Amino acid sequence: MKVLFLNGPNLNLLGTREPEIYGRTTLADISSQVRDRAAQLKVAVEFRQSNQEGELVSWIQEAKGNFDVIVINAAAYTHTSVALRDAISATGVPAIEIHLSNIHAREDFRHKSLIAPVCRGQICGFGAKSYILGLEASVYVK
Ligand code: CA2
Repeated sequence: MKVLFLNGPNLNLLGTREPEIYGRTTLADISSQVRDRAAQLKVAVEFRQSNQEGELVSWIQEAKGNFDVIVINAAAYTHTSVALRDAISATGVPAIEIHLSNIHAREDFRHKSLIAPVCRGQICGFGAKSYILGLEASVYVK
């Protein structure tokens, strides 16, 4: 089983800015924690980040036939991107939406996720553990 982790804009800054919201863990730290858990579960993972909406769309399209599940933290594009939503819907690969923070407990504009209706489920609010829970959920949905 192969799981593709996709990370959207600004998540490359994790651990370096706004630690009161997003913590001090870097994306590289999270990737390493995900790899450790994936090894226990005997799951292959690929971990990517992009600040470009179009690149994320292309990666979602290319997942078909190459990955069993997509776990996606679309970051700000969660709330704005019809393109990501359409790509997830079109590719047919089961997707799980994750967030570090509880988007429902934050500003109103973060309460709406455009990708939630085309994802199998949403995990948010558990910091870096949201990624581990996303991985475990991917074993469940596959
Ligand atoms: O809680 C999450 O995981 C979010 O997807 C993070 C996004 C935000 O726009 C979503 O509403 C919720 C923001 C990612 C930006 O990350 C930063 C990290 C460090 C410093 C600045 C931004």
